[in-house]
Amino acid sequence: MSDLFGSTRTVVKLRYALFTPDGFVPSNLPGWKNAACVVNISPALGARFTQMHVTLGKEGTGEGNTGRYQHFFYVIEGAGTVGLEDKRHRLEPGSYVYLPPGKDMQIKNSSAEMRILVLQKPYEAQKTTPAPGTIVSHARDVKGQPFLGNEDARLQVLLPDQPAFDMAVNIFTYQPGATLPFVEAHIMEHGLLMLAGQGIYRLESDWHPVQAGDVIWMAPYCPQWFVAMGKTPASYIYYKDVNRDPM
Ligand code: UGY
Ligand code: MN
Repeated sequence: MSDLFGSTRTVVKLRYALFTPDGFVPSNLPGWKNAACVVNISPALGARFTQMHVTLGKEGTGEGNTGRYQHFFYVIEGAGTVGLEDKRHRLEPGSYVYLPPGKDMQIKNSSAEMRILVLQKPYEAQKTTPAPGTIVSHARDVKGQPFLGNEDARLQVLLPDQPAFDMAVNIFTYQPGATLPFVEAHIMEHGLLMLAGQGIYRLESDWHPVQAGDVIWMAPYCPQWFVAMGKTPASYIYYKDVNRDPM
């Protein structure tokens, strides 16, 4: 199949955006070495968080301090390690790391190429609840629960659903033909990466075919719905702001 020049599925609107890998343009960012950092979603787009797709080349590294932000890393492909204050942890596809504000970290690639999803958000502290601690885990250790009773649409909640956390990161896996049960329209914002399969995403009043590798930003209140299509399950990992007063 050949794509006609000058065409793309990428679309940027006021309340949502779909980014397809053919349009990704890397930046060199402070702290990252031998790394291509594609900033897919950021405040420049109107979002209140940042979502990046980082590809580390041979012996590529990323290091720094989270400062007033919290960081979330999810390994899409390849292998390496993350050095934290306690020790170095091995990373493989499906590994994820949550870091609260003020933490030092160093990620090192030990494979030919390592691809990581990176989410960054300012942490909204609460007087009564201490900030969360660091989490290093793997998606296979988080059981998928049927979404609103549907066995064919399963949700893995990667971070504890507790008031200390002001962000959620979930993996949604749909069997072919399974759907979001209704068109959602909510105050929470989403950053989404398609991990596998394909389907149709409804965003506002538009319908977009999507597949593994695509990225979507949904602003607060953007009407949204999904149906998985094709012969294999579709899954996506997504960010959501949670547990804070809107005022
Ligand atoms: O958590 C959510 O809001 C989720 N159901 N949204 C989505 O998958 N677009
Ligand atoms: Mn939603």
